[in-house]
Amino acid sequence: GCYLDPEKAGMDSDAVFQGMTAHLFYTLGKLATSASPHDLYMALSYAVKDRLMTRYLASQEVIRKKPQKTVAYLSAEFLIGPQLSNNLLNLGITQEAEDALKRFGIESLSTILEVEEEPGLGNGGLGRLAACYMESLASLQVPAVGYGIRYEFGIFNQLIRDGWQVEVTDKWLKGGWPWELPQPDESCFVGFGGRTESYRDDKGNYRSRWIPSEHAIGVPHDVPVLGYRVNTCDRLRLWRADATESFDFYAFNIGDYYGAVEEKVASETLSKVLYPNDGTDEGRRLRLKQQHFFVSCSLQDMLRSLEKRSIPITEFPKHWTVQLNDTHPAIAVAELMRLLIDQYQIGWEKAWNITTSSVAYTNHTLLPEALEKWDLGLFNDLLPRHLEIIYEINWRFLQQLRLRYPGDDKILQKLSIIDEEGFKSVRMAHLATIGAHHINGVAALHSDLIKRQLMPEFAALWPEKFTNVTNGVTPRRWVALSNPSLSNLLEEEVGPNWITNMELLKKLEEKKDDNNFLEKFEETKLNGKRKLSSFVHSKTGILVDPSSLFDVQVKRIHQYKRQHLNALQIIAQYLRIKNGTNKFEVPRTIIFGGKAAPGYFMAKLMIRFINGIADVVNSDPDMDGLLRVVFLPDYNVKLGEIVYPATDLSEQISTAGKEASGTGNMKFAMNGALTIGTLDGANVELRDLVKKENFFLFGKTESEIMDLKNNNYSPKTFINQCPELKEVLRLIEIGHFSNGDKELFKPLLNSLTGHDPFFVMADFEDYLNKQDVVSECWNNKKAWNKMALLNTARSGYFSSDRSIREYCESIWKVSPMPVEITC
Ligand code: DL6
Repeated sequence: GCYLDPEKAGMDSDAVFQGMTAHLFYTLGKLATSASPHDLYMALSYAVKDRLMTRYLASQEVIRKKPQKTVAYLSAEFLIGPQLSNNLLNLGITQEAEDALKRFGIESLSTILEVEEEPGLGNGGLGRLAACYMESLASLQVPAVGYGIRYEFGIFNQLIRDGWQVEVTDKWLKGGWPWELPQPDESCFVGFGGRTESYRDDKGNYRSRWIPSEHAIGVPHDVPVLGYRVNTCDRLRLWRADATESFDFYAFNIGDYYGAVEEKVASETLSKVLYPNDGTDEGRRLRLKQQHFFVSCSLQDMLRSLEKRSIPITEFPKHWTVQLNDTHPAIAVAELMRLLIDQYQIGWEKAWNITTSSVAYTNHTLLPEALEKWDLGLFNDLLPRHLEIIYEINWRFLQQLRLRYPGDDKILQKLSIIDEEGFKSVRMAHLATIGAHHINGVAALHSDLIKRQLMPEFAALWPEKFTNVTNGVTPRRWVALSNPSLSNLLEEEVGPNWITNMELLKKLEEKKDDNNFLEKFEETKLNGKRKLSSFVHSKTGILVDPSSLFDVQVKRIHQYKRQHLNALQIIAQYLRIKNGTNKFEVPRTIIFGGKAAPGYFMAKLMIRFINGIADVVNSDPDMDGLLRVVFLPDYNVKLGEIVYPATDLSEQISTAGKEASGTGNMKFAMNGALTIGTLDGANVELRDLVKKENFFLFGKTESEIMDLKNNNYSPKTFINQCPELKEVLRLIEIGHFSNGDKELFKPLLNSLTGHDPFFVMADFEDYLNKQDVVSECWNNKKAWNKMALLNTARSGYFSSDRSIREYCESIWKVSPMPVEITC
């Protein structure tokens, strides 16, 4: 049965108003007359959640009545962003909510949206991708559950103090978060540590069992994920860790009050905080515990769903397809084997068959430091039974290899799950690759490099397993929500269906020479730039001119992403203006945003460096009207929604071969920004799609970088060939951007001029020259607008709907299942 109370289900503004009034009074204990914007945000969110519930329960009923394969997307991160605006959009009641708010004296919905805290349950691209994929799954009416961790503290908030990044705890739950449904009755029990022992079962067979020394309880907190204008409402199930025994009476009785709560505190630490690392493997014990915790809860939950419906466990692969978002959940291979063998008494062969038929793995990085390895001692300590299982998986796999490569011990060592060199460790990417039926990279070049460089032997062994699914982003959040001005124009021109069929935007190509249309298109950009300008002013005090070229690099701060290359280019432009040698009078506003991992010194120094340059540039009257540099603090999803629509030039300048895909590049292009970029990640496909004349390409290719590397690359050679670069480096060296302090940026300079691991010097000159081409183009506004329009028109491929369709067809073999609401 479903709930038909108009106050809870009605979609007109009266019903929304009634729903809000009831929630203000009964749920929040507030009178409408004294409600704050936050109270109204909560009341509206609860009213919206009521409307999600009908769809959420109907979606579950459909699966219960007619079993169908469901996608389980396992990810340690889901960077879902603010929920209210997205749910209003997908329900189709944004206007109704605005009207209801007016009756509470709130003139604009944005006043209410601004108070929403966003859950920062991810570091960057990987977590945001998981969120886009959940939204597309629901919009495509595919049954799916996202499984992850309900971190109490998400990614830190970033402050900038004296130019440095300062990290502040992200207390996103402090004001209450209305979007989740705790489901304590569906909690799961997870073990850690202890030992294994062998025993003889009823049939006299020797078996192994695990006697853990600690336990935690996973309490699911479900977040409904509604599709766009459909009834499908999937579920994001985030596990919170609770103690099994919240109070130790023995300890209490012997007078140890603090000891009595110790275990509780230790268990709850499990879901306390997100590891703020992007691309480095820290090998921390708590991190492995977090991974096992959420993976075990999730697999138990899937198996239990079969039991509840009296479906034999051996039919698991018909009902669940389990996608591993990177290696963070790779322990799933061993845990599923353990549950099947130890708990359900299924034999090895059958269990292995079930596991390998249901698990698939997405690789998101080639960076060696980001490939997870766990110290064998630590692993054995925490997960002794899993290690036994991994040994068995490995032994069987190595036997297979021995047959194929007789006498070749090298290949055995190279492919083994256990790394025997130095400190022994468990290679999670190998475990995932051996246990998965498909392994995919996230852009064409990346998938190719996985096969050619990262795992050539695995690819030769199982060519059919290796595939590519280029990333995508949801056009609902990244165009419709964030860029209403462009969305209205798109709707006028191609109709409303572009939101679910981005390929329709191709029709815009017909308008590429229509001056009138190009002006309207430019106006949408100006609207975005005005909004960003006032945001910049309110956050940093810097005044920027919305008519200047907005040149933006927002992403995590990392040497391979090369924000320092951009920074060096700014210094070159500054010098040209000072010396009167600038070729183009193009006013530019260069904007950076992004967080550095707290323990990553060089990345933090890069932030300090950018701020040092910003201080000098922005306070020099010679730069007025020509150059502004902004570092926007605390870049997150909410800020992204302001930045993408306002950008003219998107900086995608990583060292070729290092960025697996990138997804910011896609968001910028959809919103009509031109890209200056290297042939890296999804830039390659972007350039092919928008066509090379609409993309500013520079830099060495991946194979040229490899050649340089293999031939004793010397950054000095490049420095000596480029007088402007020499001058830029000299200015930094003398302390021009550090108030005369010659030491501050030395580590950065030494890295660039010494080893230069990311080939910044090698690409500098080409980059600077391409920036001249950018300026020249900007001076012909009509040509620029045409190029920008073609970027929007041709970027439909990067909708996450396309990516999800590919996963469904080629990896998961699942089909959409529409949900009807019959009552
Ligand atoms: O696939 C999503 C995203 C890619 O767009 C980025 O290029 C890639 O760096 C990121 N990978 C990770 C994995 N950890 N590391 N490094 O975040 O995935």
